[in-house]
Amino acid sequence: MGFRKVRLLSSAGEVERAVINYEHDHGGWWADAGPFDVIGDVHGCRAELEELLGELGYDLARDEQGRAVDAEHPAGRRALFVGDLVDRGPDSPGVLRLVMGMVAADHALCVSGNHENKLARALGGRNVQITHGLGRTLAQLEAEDDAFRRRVQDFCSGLVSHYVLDGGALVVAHAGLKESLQGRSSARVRAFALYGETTGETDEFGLPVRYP
Ligand SMILES: [Mn+2]
Repeated sequence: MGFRKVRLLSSAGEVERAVINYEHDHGGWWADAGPFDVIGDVHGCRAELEELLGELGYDLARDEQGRAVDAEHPAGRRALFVGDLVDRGPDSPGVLRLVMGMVAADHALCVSGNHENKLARALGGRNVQITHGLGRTLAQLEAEDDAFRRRVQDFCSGLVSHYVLDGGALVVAHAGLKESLQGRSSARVRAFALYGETTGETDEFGLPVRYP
């Protein structure tokens, strides 16, 4: 695991005066017990997401163009999106507009999926492999304005890798997260949360082989 912080104490007096405080990175969510509606990979299916939220009892709010920009549950339930909001489906910008609105209004939480990670890097001008799914999302985002694309980039790059909630009883990550990594933040924790555990081998396409 390595050491993230090192303090050198140079005298017996310093050692005697030293106080150890354990830090846990729970992001302030540790005690939040919901209730939550956990929603998996939406992948650009905006109409189905609207239908699902409706069936769960959320009231959709729309802008003057009729686009869903928020959804609030009258009993205070919150949606908890597990990532992969985008790619493959017909309306990734519509899904983002709705989920970004819900997160901004504290009606939802969202962790990053591997697809948000890649989209944020593509929008930031980084050289990423444009697969069919990502290419479709980028084409859909071409119809949006710069401000919206910037908002999407900020949102996707700012998503946390996982949440530890309900006093540790509920952990939410896109691909999974073993117990020893929960509540921590590092590049390794983030990679595990987004991509899962890899065997260290690569397949015939040069991609890492993952455990189920
Ligand atoms: Mn994924």
